[in-house]
Amino acid sequence: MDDFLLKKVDDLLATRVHLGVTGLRRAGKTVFITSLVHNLLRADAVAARSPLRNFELFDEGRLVAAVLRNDIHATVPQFPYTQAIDALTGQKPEWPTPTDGISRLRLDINYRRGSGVVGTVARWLGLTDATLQLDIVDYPGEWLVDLPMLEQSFEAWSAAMIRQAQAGSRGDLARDWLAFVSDRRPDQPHDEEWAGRAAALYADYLQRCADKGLRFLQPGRLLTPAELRGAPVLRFCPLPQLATAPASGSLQAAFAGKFRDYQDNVIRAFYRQHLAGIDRQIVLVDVLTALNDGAEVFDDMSVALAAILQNFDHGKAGPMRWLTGHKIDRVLFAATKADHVVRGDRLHLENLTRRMLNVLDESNRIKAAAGISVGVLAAVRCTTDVVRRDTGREVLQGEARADDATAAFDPGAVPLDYPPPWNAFRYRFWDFQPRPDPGWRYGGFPNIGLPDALNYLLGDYLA
Ligand SMILES: Nc1nc2c(ncn2[C@@H]2O[C@H](COP(=O)(O)OP(=O)(O)OP(=O)(O)O)[C@@H](O)[C@H]2O)c(=O)[nH]1
Ligand SMILES: [Mg+2]
Repeated sequence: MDDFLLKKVDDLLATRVHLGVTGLRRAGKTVFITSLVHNLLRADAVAARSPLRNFELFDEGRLVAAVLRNDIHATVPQFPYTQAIDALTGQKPEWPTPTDGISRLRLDINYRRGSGVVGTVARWLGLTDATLQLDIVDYPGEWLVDLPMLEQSFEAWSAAMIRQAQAGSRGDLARDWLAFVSDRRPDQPHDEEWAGRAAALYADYLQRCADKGLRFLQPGRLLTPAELRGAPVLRFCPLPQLATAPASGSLQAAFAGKFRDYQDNVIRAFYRQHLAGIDRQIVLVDVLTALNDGAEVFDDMSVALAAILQNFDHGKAGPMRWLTGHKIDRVLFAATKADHVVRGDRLHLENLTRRMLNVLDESNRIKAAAGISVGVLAAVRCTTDVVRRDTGREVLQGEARADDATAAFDPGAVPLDYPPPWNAFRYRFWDFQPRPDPGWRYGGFPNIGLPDALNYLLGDYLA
């Protein structure tokens, strides 16, 4: 075959995989994407130690080269890969900034075909190399929490949000907003200025919840509005004491109208445009930070996750099918920041995550839906395991946040039960900072579990 024809056939044979990277705010999505891309771009078969060791394609010497494409999505911002790398590998390494809008990337993974039937036939035709086109979207975790709103009416949503705002420490944070909206009856005539004030007070309340580590915060666009900052569609909030049938022109009718607008033009549009058609899914869960923050935050994260997972409605028609897509057959649940605990505790972390998932997936929809795997992950590993001479205990070596010295840390233990026993101990896991290591820029990021994740999520495509 001539070269032109070969190229054509090769293009036709290229496989495109849309990898969904899902997670609540600060779960570790951006760091995971950065590490995945960087480690594939920097893959070096002759390096003595590679962060990709155990990634089968790499170990078998079939990874030719990965190429980051910037010519694919003309109207969507490119994933800020360079900024993230500059932050993580600069003089004073830092974590990338929280994501405040959508971005996409395409990574072409060029590889040599394996020895399976398709591979053998293709090689016989002279097509030894192939390309996997990996598509990934990054978005603010706040937006994910909006998903369950698609199945609610404004009235039902309001009632649930008011109940939530009165419980636990939220009661204090919600005081000003609740006082303001309780002051005017929802059957009074709509007033856009009042609506703007109510929404601003509600956004303040959500922000204060976020600062405490709470994550079940709707609507997410009030926290991270991106291009919708100041847009009229965001001038709504839950209202108390609603009637079953609002009079037209009333506050309630207007707020319900904005709520529907938000469902259609914000939530649904976002998912349709960026998350539909996902082939494989990784769900990142920050179990450790939630444990650190105590029972209220932990429960809140669990409730938020459960609400999102309820929509893993595989195979059936419904607004939520995007989460698994029509053809998704593998989902990996990964507890992130596994470098915050010692080696012996990583298995506990995995077991706790598995148990949590079992409890949250009440209807067994997820388990029935797809191949499910549970693991632990540190996309950028900032600690090393060392054994203390005096006690023989395993501790972590690294640079904890708000702590100048690099020291040995002995973090609390990961509980074995879900829900965790809160009275027995106080869980204490440090936040570790990226290390200033020149090797990171040129050789890739040390990690825990990234090769396993790649094997599970992409291995069969690359066979
Ligand atoms: N030690 C360690 N910390 C991590 C790792 N991944 C994420 N983190 C920490 O978690 C924080 C949040 O990570 P991001 O990747 O920004 O989280 P995200 O899911 O993109 O968050 P949003 O953009 O807010 O939705 C980081 O700033 C780090 O402090 C990891 O592999 N190891
Ligand atoms: Mg992010």
